[in-house]
Amino acid sequence: RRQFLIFIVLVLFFAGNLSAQNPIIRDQFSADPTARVFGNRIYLYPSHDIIAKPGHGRVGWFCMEDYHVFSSANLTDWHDNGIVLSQYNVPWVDSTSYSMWAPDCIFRNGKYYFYFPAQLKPSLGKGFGIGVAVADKPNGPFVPQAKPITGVHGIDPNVFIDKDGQAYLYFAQGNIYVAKLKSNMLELASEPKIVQGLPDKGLKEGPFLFERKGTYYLTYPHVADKTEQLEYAISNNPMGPFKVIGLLMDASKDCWTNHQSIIKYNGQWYLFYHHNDYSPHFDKARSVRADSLFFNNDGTIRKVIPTFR
Ligand code: FUB
Repeated sequence: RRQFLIFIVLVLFFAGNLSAQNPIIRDQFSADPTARVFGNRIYLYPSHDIIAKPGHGRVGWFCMEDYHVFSSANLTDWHDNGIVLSQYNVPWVDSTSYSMWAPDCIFRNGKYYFYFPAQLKPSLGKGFGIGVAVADKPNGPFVPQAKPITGVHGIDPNVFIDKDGQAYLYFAQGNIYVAKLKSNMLELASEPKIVQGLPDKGLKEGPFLFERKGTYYLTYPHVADKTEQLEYAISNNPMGPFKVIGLLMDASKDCWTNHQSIIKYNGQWYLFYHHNDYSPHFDKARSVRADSLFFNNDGTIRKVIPTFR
């Protein structure tokens, strides 16, 4: 009877703990993962790192020209749906910039809205804009809008739709910004404002907001020292002010960036993030990982210890 109980405990432990399978995308580099649950599958919207060559991106820097979407029903077998959007098909993107950085995707009114940052064509301005591409299915193909969202300059878009139907766009430009979106999901309904309550010092980027039991959790990578650690802050309002609670994941000394999203799937919470598992000497070629995430009874999140293989 004791052995049977131990067996049951072990089965439950391993069923609830995703381990021994990182990185989860193994046939290409992938980074900045936004995971979403649509229907009964997990969809993964990462950046797609490639290696720059002379005349093909900036050597020694991030290089991304398209997006793939992956999906899975078990977090182990990932189906690559192929290229769903490319820089060469977006009218406002500078296709010499290879800057299709961290994306997000959200469902509303029968459509899937894919948000992505990229560098503007020089004729349209400088720096990064954030665009929207729309599809009938979560795996695309996504049709880009002709212009980026007016009034937004930055990277790392994240969209959250609250219970009352109000949608919010979060993005980064040194700090983290928030603005309301109109119900068409394509235009701002308010001016972007810096999110209040986050650390004053150190780069903050990669916002990902989710709600649990009436609390809004804003998660973000933060350069508190040399490389990015994952932190979170909470509020009772999606626009803040927020209160920093603590660490989701320690900084790594090997990979300067990290970037996260959090989902609940079949009753278990998961953290998606990245590391340079397949490129130990060059941290701009990254790989997506996932690990189980647990809440304490008081609503705080237990720090996630990364697993690898
Ligand atoms: O992937 C390019 C940039 O690196 C992202 O936009 C940041 O969040 C960081 O992961």
